[in-house]
Amino acid sequence: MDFEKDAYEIREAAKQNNTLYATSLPMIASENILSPLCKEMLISDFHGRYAEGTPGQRYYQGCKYFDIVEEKTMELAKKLFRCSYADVRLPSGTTANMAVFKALAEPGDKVTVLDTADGAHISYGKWGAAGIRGLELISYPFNGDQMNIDVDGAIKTIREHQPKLALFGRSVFLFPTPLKELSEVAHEEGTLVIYDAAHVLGLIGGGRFQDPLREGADVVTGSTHKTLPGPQGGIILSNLEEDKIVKRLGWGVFPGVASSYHLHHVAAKGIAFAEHLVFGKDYAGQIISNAQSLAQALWDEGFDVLCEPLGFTRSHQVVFKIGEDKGKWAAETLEQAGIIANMNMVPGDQHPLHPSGIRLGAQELTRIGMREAEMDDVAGFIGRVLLKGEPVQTIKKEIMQFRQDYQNVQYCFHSGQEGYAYHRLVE
Ligand code: DSN
Repeated sequence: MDFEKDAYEIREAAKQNNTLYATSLPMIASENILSPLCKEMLISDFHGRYAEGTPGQRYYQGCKYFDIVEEKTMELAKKLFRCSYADVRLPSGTTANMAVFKALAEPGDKVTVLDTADGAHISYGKWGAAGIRGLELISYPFNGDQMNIDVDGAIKTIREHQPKLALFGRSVFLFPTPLKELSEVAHEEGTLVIYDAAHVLGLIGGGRFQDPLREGADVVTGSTHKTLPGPQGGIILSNLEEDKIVKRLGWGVFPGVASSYHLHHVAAKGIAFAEHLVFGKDYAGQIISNAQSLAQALWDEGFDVLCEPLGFTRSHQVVFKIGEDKGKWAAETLEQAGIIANMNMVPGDQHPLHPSGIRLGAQELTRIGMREAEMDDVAGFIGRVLLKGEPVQTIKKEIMQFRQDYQNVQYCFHSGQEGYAYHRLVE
């Protein structure tokens, strides 16, 4: 084997990927792009270092600057989400959920969750983190017309099973969860309420969605790279005063699901939180407005967008049905035209590999400066590809042209000494 050639081949693929994403319309609802200062953290020396434990209580020497970073990052997270406890060590949202399951439940305990077919994340399915912890999963009923938990049904479920944890959270997350009512019932039954904010963390931080810690959630988990435009990673937040639970949460993280963690990602999270404290309100507001405009424009094009009577969406996401078992075809066809999205199950679908829907996210297009008017253009491209059957190569060329005006990352700091970071997506 020619290892040098292999190394360059990998580098070349990464460069081509940079170009692909800088010339397409990236619309996967769980993704985002980093600010220059966040990027700078990812290639700092922190990337290769170890730091087990917590600031001041380390198992390794050499952590004095990282201690400053982690302390500051926790402080910024507490400020952003108005809470007394923030653990920023988690490498992902899934490990945040694992840590909570380890800390607050025992194998065999009951946990109420949404079904994955109704939009729940895989980490609270039996094949994911909840299954690994040996939890007994009980599903809430779902109202497909409203794309939300069936409140009366969920109350019955919680009353009947008195679960250890009632978990609320979704990967298809169009509307806020009726958390207040459900938390009250859960607390009456002695159940802890966990809210997985992975998708909507940035909307919550920007004050534009529901506020789970003020609506009854005992613990919030999340990921830091979706609507919160930081590095890939996870977070756990809480306002619980009880020392015992807070200590257990910490132990769930270390030595539970992480030994060392990704120091460079912690530093980048800190910068993302600092940026979101300044820009989050505007960014989150624009994301939601863009998603609503996109949904309306797709509806006007003739797409069967979910929840029209409810205004389609109150988050960054838009979902439309394209026809039975046609989700995969639609996602692949969009990709050929330069629109990157994913197929998704919608109510009534039976199999994740044969869905009839497409899920879109407006957060990344918003981050590069698109507004409501551009959502009309984007819906037009999607309509021409999927409804009018125009040649994908023609649309791809037009999208490359269209993207030229949207190359700068917005809602972040651009002044100061950026060093080796760069602003533009293509150099
Ligand atoms: N499964 C991812 C998504 O919603 O796209 C989140 O981890």
